[in-house]
Amino acid sequence: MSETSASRVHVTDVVLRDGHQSLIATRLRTDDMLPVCSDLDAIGFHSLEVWGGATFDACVRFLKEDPWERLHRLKAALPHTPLQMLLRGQNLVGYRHYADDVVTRFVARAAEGGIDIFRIFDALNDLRNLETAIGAVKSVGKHAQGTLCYTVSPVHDLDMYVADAKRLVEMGADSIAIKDMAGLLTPYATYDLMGALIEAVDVPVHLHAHATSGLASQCHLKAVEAGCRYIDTCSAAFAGGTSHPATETMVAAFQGTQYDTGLDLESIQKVGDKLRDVRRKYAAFESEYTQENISVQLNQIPGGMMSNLAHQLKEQNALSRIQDVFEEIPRVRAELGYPPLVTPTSQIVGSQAVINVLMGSRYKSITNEVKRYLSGGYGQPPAPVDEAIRHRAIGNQLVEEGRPADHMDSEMPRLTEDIGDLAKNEDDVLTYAMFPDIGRDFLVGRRDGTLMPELLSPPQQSQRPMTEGTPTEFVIDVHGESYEVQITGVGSNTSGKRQVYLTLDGMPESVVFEPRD
Ligand code: 3PY
Ligand code: ZN
Repeated sequence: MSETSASRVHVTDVVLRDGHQSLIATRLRTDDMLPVCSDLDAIGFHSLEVWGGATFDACVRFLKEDPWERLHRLKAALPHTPLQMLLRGQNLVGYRHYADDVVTRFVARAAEGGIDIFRIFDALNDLRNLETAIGAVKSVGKHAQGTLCYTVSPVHDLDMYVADAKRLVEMGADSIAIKDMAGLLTPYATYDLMGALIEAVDVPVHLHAHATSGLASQCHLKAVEAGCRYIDTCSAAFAGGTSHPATETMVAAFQGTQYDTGLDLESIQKVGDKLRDVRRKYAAFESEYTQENISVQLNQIPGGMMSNLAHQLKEQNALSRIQDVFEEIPRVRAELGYPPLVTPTSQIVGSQAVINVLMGSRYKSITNEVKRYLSGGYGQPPAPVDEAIRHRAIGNQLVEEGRPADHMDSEMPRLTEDIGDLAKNEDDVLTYAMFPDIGRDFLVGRRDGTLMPELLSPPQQSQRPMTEGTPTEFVIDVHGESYEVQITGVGSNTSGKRQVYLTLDGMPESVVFEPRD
């Protein structure tokens, strides 16, 4: 590793959180993370983002893994690298505002479990929604990263980001991050933004930019030229498209320059090679909407949101209306005061746009979330909302101007009592707090030994041959009937066995076999 210098670029790899959240619907299992941990830990990353965001929900809902146990296992496997999580401000890792005591206890338990750096954001950039979380992180002596969601609108300009960043520092943020979840940044906008922020605040400024439009690696480069020394990247196995620029690419880009990351490219590549093999197992969770697509620069719809919408419309037999929905989203967003599109505002805007299109009449029906949003239930939108729509949604009901959590009583005592013996510790209470229904189901299933992890369905298609030179399509004859077989993928080698995915006359199947060599 080269000597540390003032211009050295520090790298956070996000593969164990944002990488798989962006590309395989957050399905990567802890057992598939652990085998690469010692390699990852030896690289010397500034930090590894491993927890938070949607991973908590995915663990409980789909994987039937205890998210707290995942954190403990990762901490044990990654003893030398600071661990980082994404925290949705007062929404923690859920979709609603929780009372302050839940926020404080969640942060304390996450810190005790091993999180060193808390990246904290609010979907509306309403900084009041970050106050309690930042305070909680500071009080347990950990690093609070105040984070601003990047978006483009008539009201979002450089001055707004600079003023917000300064305020976050006043609130106690140890660093600032710009979070471009949709891939809206362009290289020159990045240069101006990062330059302005670095000049305005005395704490490190980080860039988190998704590669959706294919511009993120150029944005990183311009950010670094503007003075940024902290970038987020993702192991190449889960990089590109709606994820991030590859760690390998960015490390190579700066090698031998004043910005050299000091990280060893071969070691990083080794991790990528292992994880590429792992990714094949998850082919069923790949989506065409995770590919690089410049359309986000035109309609500002993040990739993750596109795939959710496609799924939602497919279920309603209305996939053919997707273009209409894409056109409706910017209208709804403007009427709601230009919220950045990120969890949970992406769902709030997206669902209302779908309803407006499918009902053939705008705001004929209004979701409860939009009503809550318009009554101030998520905080202050960046710009004034459309008053006629607000009136249609909530009539003359008073609009709350304060911080949403100011109106909430403590929740921990009631939650602890409600969940009773099902909770073995405070972490379990917090799991229940995040998701009362699926959280309780999870705890019941764990007690009864009936947890059923979602199956890793066979992939629909994968271009990977089993091994080089092995035919991937052939016909077999069984009891006089012939079947067309196509091998579509091979899973990772676990306990000496391999899972082979194939189609038999177009029907997905999988078999496990033990390789002889
Ligand atoms: C999350 O909130 O899970 C995100 O990754 C937002 O970008
Ligand atoms: Zn992200």
